[in-house]
Amino acid sequence: MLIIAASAANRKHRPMRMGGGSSLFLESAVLVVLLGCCILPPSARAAVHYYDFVLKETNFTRLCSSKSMLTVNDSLPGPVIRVHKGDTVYVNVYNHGSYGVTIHWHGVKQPRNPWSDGPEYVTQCPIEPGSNFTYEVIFSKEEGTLWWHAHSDWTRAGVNGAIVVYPKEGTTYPFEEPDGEEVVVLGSWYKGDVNEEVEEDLESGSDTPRSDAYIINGQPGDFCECSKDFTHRWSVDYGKKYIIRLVSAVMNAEMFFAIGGHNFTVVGMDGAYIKPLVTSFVMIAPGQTMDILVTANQSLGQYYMATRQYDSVKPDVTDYDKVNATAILQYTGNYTDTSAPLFPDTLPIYYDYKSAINFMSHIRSLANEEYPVDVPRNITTFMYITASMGEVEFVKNSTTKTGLASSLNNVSWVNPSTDVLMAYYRNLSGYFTTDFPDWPGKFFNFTADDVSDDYELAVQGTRVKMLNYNEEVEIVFQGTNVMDASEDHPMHLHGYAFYVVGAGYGNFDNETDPKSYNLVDPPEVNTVSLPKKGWVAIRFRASNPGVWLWHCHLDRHYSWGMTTVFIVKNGGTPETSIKEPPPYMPPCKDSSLQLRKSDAASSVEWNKGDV
Ligand SMILES: [Cu+2]
Repeated sequence: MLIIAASAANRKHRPMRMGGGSSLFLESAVLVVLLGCCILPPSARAAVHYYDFVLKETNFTRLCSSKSMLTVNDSLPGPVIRVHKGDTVYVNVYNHGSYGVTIHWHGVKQPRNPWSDGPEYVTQCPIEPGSNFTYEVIFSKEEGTLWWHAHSDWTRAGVNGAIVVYPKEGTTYPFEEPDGEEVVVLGSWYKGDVNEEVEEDLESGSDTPRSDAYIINGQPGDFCECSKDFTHRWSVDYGKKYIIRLVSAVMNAEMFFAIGGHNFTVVGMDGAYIKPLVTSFVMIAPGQTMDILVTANQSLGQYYMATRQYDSVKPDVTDYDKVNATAILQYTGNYTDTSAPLFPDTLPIYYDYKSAINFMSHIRSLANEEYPVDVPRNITTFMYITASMGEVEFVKNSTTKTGLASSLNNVSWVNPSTDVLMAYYRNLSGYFTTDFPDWPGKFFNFTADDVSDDYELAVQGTRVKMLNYNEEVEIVFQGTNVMDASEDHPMHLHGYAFYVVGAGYGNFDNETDPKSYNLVDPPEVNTVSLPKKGWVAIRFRASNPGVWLWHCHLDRHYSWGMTTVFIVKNGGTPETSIKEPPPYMPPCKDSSLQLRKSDAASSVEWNKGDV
């Protein structure tokens, strides 16, 4: 193999101006040219890139209050990773912080390579302070926008950034090439030390903190105290077309997003293109990403890009974060405009359920010759999984207590002390069990207004679901109103993208509802919003062997156990089997932040119990 340094080759699509702090990271890129490249088509080339991520505490002042927080390379959001479809990236993570961290490459399928997927105690143990770990991030079919974030406790509030996947060299977009690009990362800001607060809340079984503001590219914007001078600004030239790479790194809420005076066209979601959708706003869940085309065709001036929470919990719940975070889109040129930036009057209000559902229901795959769909039609594994709030019992200081929890099929996930992947790969027993149920233990009217208290108690366990290689899987997620706590759950699967073939209100009906499935052009995503008091049906082919996490991407639900793991077995050949582990994986020590570890219980005892 011949390796020729060609860092300039990757900069072809570099934007004229970028959002997000991307100037502080170290990047080098080499183009790997296979021997005999000159006779191969351009699509046969793939580049290898190297990034250094230095995790360290950085000082921030937001909302008139200062704190230090772990970041990557001192920037919030962190560095943007830019690749072409099919490239590979090695990210060397140095932990100069004071606690262990892992990083997940959200939406990157990582074929056969769960070793670099990142979720703590699922595919690896934390990278401890003073040590480093190199992730091998393997891109395959993804194209568009993805992102990366910490996947240990709530550190991802400060450790996140965008990934932009350009078309393969020599190919182009399924739309007119934009003149420029803007990365927009939505996030959550907490004035305090969020990990410390969450740890206390999990220990005591109480509710977790609300954010103090939402942020756009690290800033809350003009409507927040002590913030106006630092609002993120994006300059555009009149007449040009731009692509916005929108990422929701928000911790615990779905968000509406709109731009004053400008409609736009959504052309991609979760690293796959969709049928162009012209809209005046989007609803984006934590974990989701979108590619949005916008033309600078309005009067020269300033326009707010604004985001606010879509609160699916209840219209009468008052303690959510009501901040309207803003950035400013400003036209270049010589003009005098002293008026305030235009706020988008199309931004839906907090509890606008109809607008949220309406937007989601219009997403369709491109589904053409160049971008075909491959929806499984011979389902060999069917699962019906309830997603619930509830409680668990735990023993603390020899006293049995109950605390808030969430669950899938009434099982509330507990992290093992050695990661599931290593335990599976090395055939170690006692760390997990393979009895995650295909059905809820009890059937009742899941979406009733007054669900009985009898259904509140979940069991804790480290229960995984085993899948044979290439199995065709359908899962219907069912929202419940247990504890009168129904809300949207952005369900995220690692290692895969899946097709969203159906969704609806109320309880899923396995006779009538499948008749309305879209098997022609369903969206292919890695995160789907399970609607409040409703259901969503997804399909995928289990063609990526490994250990893959499924979880709600609201961090409080993840911490409370709305999580399970799929282990996809090897397919019998080297090409269908998990890769060899890298020469070094971070060693496992006991985590300090685990969900209510009963002081008397061993990890083996947790794994028992009835559903
Ligand atoms: Cu959830």
